Formats: sequence, C-alpha cells, structure tokens
Amino acid sequence: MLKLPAHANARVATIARRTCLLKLTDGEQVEAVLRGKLFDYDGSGVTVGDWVHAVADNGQWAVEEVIERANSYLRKGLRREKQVMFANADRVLIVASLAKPQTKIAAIDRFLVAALFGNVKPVLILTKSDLDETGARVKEIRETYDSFDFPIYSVNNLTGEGVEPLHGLLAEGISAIIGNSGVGKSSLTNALIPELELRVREVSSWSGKGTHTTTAALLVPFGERAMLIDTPGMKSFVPYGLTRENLASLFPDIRDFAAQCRFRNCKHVAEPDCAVIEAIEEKKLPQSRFKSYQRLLSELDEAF
Ligand SMILES: Nc1nc2c(ncn2[C@@H]2O[C@H](COP(=O)(O)OP(=O)(O)O)[C@@H](O)[C@H]2O)c(=O)[nH]1
Ligand SMILES: [Mg+2]
Ligand SMILES: [Zn+2]
Repeated sequence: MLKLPAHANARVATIARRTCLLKLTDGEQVEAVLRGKLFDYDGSGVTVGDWVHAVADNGQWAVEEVIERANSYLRKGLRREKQVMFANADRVLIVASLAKPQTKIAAIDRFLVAALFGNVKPVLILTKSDLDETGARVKEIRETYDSFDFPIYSVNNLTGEGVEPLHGLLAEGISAIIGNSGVGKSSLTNALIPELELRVREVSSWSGKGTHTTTAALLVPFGERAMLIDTPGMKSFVPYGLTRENLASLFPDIRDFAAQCRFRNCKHVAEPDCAVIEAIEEKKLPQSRFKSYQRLLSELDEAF
C-alpha cells in the first residue's frame, strides 16, 4: 500500500480544467481551484489520485502544491500529448472480455505496458466467463502470461461467479479500473460494490456542473479503507512514453530470449541464431506477444 506523503492534506477525486474536487484527509469533499503554476504540472497537469497540499482562504479552497507521484498511468492523446489518466494507485485492474467482444492479446498488452511503464501493479480480470464455455480462451490467456507474476481472475458479472475473491484484493488502497468499452467494467463494479453507482453519480454530477463536461477519471471511496478509480470508456489505447530503448524492458518475456540472440542488435526477423524466433517456434514464447511488441515498435514516433 502506498503511504500518505508528509504535508499532503487532500487527494484529487476528479478534475475539470482549473477546478477539482478534493477529498480531504479528514474525509470531507470540497471544491478547489488550481494555482496557475499547476496547470502544466509534470507536462499535463494535475490528475485524479494526486496527493496535494491545499489551503482554505475565506472558504475558498486552492491547491498550492502537488506531491511527487509514486506512480502514474499514462496514455498518448490524439495530438500525441501526454495524458496522465491517474496517479498513486495501488493497482490497476485491466479488464478484458473473453467473448463478445473477445479482447485481443494485443489490447491487453497495451494496458499492461502502460502499467509496467508507470510502475502500477497490474491485475488482469477476464469477464464474461459464461461465454467461454470450454474455458479455451481463459487457458490461452493464462498461458500467454505464464512468465508474469500478476494475478489473473475470471468472472461472470451476471451471476457474480468468480467475483468473491476480488473483494479481498480490493479491500485496501486504491484500485483503478481500465479497459476498452463494452468489456464489462461497469458490470464488474456493480457486481463488486453495489453502492458504487450512486457514489460515482455524486462525483460525476459535480464535474457536470462546469461548462466543460469532464472526461477525467473519478475516484470514489468504498468500504473502510478502499477507493476505486473509474476511468472513462475508450475505444483504443496508446501507451505514452515508449521508446525503442525502453520497449524491450516492458516485454520482459521477449527480452529474456533476446539476450540469447547471436547478434546484439538482432531484429528477430531472419537473423541466424535468433533466440526469439526459436522460442516462438518451440512455443516457449507466444507469437501474440511478439506481434504486440512489433506493433508497438512500428507505432513509435519518428522523433524517437
Ligand atoms: N454474458 C455476460 N455479459 C456481460 C458480462 N459482463 C458484462 N456483460 C455485458 O456486456 C455489456 C457491456 O458491459 P458494461 O459493463 O457496460 O461494459 P463497460 O463498457 O466496460 O462498462 C453489457 O451488455 C453487459 O450486460 C458477463 O460476465 N457475462
Ligand atoms: Mg461502463
Ligand atoms: Zn533475435
């Protein structure tokens, strides 16, 4: 669990431009303005989950300082800009559906790369287990991430089957939920925390008050010591901050084989004694993982 930094007295629950909703450490929720110097904090502004130091002057709260982030979850915006979706989460639940729609390994890998890049612990949640009757897809996904040590859960949100073990995981700290639209994120949160819908509405109704409807994430408390960060729905996700150099370290399974290639600068295409190609042929490395890696590599900005 991430600790409360010294002199932080509030956490950002949601944000709409220059105002945000703060959750004070005493539990109270207040609206606060941001000081101008914070509009561009860390290249993209203050985000949900940020610990801040806020002061009240004549009943008007203002955020004076953002405390250095312990971790952050980044995506690339449409103009290739950095977007910090949330910060300081104890874990990110990557939600993927087994069928209707079947989430591709490539999509899971994108969310996973962002988690590894930002130092947020990933948890994989496979929904719609009822639609994977033979269990073939669950098996395939478990095998794909065999060399990783993150937990994988499979759930049926409609009956609640498989949801129970998640309660223990979410009981403490901050859990963020991420995943493409339609995979069952809302259904999962409803199954997990029935009162959450109302809480989310309370927070989002605040952000709706502004002239600009927010697309920011929402942080909502539940239980005794836990909070959930609900992220807005999205069709596609592009991780931010990837370079030719760091991408390999974000695919540790591939990197381990690549270290054994004959050539140091092996591209794993047609070089002799390529340990990566060998590993794929021997089914020690899933082809899908290598495809994800190559796809992300091909998407890197020319500037890098
Ligand atoms: N069969 C089945 N359908 C599900 C399950 N979870 C969600 N759904 C359905 O999938 C659709 C999208 O779910 P929703 O929670 O809105 O997805 P979100 O966009 O990620 O929030 C809805 O029609 C849900 O009823 C599940 O475990 N099994
Ligand atoms: Mg939803
Ligand atoms: Zn190679």
